[in-house]
Amino acid sequence: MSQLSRRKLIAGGAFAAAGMSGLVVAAQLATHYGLIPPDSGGWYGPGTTLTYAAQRILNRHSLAREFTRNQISAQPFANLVAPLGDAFQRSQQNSFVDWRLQVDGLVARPASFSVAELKSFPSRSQITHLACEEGWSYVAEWKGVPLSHILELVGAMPQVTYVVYRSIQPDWWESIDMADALHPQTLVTHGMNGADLPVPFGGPVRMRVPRQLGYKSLKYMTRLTLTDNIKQFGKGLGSSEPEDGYSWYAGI
Ligand SMILES: Nc1nc2c(c(=O)[nH]1)N[C@H]1C(S)=C(S)[C@@H](COP(=O)(O)O)O[C@H]1N2
Ligand SMILES: [Mo]
Repeated sequence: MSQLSRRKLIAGGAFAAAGMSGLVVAAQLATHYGLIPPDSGGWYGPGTTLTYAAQRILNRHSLAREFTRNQISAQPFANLVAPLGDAFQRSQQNSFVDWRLQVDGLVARPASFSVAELKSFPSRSQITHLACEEGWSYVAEWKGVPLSHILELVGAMPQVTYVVYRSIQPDWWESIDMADALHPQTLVTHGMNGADLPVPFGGPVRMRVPRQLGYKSLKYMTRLTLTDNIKQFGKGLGSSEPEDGYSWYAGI
């Protein structure tokens, strides 16, 4: 996949000139290079496959835009939908000292990290935009551990193709491919605007994936699972969002 060059993509274009439609060629290239998103079946399948494959071929390493301090939103919008439940509340009363981020699946050293441990790891801060698919957005400074660092700590196996991440809210779960999992801006986030990550914004720990829409930035995160078989999770569509009609890949 890494050897795929713009030249080869243009060679694909030659097929199109030979009479096949662009979509068919794109689908063939995507299959050949393993660029099929988990929710590629169904009505939106060809469109989402084309978007995803094109992004990964041409833009794999691009950075999300970072802003300056004076562009941070004065009133960020927390989107709290469902109650957080008793287990969450007990942990909150206990200042989250018992909160754990469990890391399992295809790893050499399964682990479980406390918030204090996560805070002791190398961190990165970045001021980025969080955009909800429903139209609102805000800019904030997020601080966290690059997910790539955690994958290194636990010894991610070479065959891993997706990182599945889960929340204390069972209806919310997500996954990303290795391009996003290893991307320097993908953070296991524990801080926001200079303080601990507030509960309405996903504290104590959330994922931030600034190259994708807000729903990929899962809040109240409890578990990371590294896998080479995304189909075995949930309904096999890569996250809870496609079950509600949104696409698994939400690149912006
Ligand atoms: N656990 C959990 N994660 C979640 C959500 C949620 O309701 N629960 N909402 C998602 C959606 S749709 C968006 S747009 C963002 C909202 O992030 P915010 O509350 O910081 O604005 O979180 C995402 N992660
Ligand atoms: Mo959203």
